[in-house]
Amino acid sequence: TYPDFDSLPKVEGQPHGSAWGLWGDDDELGTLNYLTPDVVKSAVTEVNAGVSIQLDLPLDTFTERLVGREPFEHHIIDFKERLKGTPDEVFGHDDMVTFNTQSGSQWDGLRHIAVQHCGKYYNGLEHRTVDEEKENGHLGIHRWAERGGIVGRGVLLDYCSWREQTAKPAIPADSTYSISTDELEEVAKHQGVRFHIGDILIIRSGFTTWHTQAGKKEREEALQRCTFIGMEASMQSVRWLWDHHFAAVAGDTIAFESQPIPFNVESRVTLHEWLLGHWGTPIGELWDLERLSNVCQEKRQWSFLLTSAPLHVFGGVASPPNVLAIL
Ligand code: UVW
Repeated sequence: TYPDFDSLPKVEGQPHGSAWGLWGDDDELGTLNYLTPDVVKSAVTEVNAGVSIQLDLPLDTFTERLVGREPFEHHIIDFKERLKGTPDEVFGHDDMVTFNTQSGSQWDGLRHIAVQHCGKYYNGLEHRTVDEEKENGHLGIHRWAERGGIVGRGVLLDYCSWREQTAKPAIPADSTYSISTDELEEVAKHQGVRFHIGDILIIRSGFTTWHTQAGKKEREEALQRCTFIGMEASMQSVRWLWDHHFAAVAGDTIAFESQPIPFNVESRVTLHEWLLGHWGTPIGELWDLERLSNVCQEKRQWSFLLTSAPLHVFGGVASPPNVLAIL
């Protein structure tokens, strides 16, 4: 059993609810510790139809700069040209890709955002050490690769479909609308899902549908304003997330929580700080949940085996998730 929010032990210098030290002072996995072999074996029992769905969008989906990030680039290298006149000349290719790991579907890793009042990352890692002590790699995404990726029971809360099916007006994805825990509980009830310890929570807001349908100008203006739907950033959400003991959370929006994110606004809560900074919980963003939504609806099943093999980059900050949902 794991402590609920109120029972978490006091962490010196941090607000109540921080989980530093809960899995040991040197722990670098945070809530991925919930993904025990028993949790993984139980997740496998969710596979019924044998259907697998890739949840990464194509890496070149976002041609506009998201949060100023460099977009994806792909170069094909022609062997025939490159090796011309040499004994190795063959018909064939290599290719090279360059991209910011957060320019599309992604996991935010534990080096991404610190707890802002003290500038420390999960379990107390100092900001400067990430740049100054490159060889330590603390909290890098290679830790996820070393533990065998991220595998568990995914649960889709299809917020967007729930609104449609219960005749609630659609919410524009380019609004600052904050999805509350009361609404998420209603979605879970509507779908008939119950949560288990170590679940990977996935919220579909309809963001990618909006992005596909919106014109270039509309998209650019929304990105300029940085107003997007997402989970409500409040202490009620923080308690709800912790008390469900999710191993990781993900969604189809840019930031999982609603934007703009009030970093550095005193007394305002941000989910990035709680999830990444206080609990070591990976945050999945910009996942493609459209086909998953249809298949879940058709099968009347919103839980599935989820497998993710993030990039094996020593000290990496974030990664495309390379994620599959298998029902
Ligand atoms: C920031 O919060 C800066 O980025 P992201 O939404 O990708 O986590």
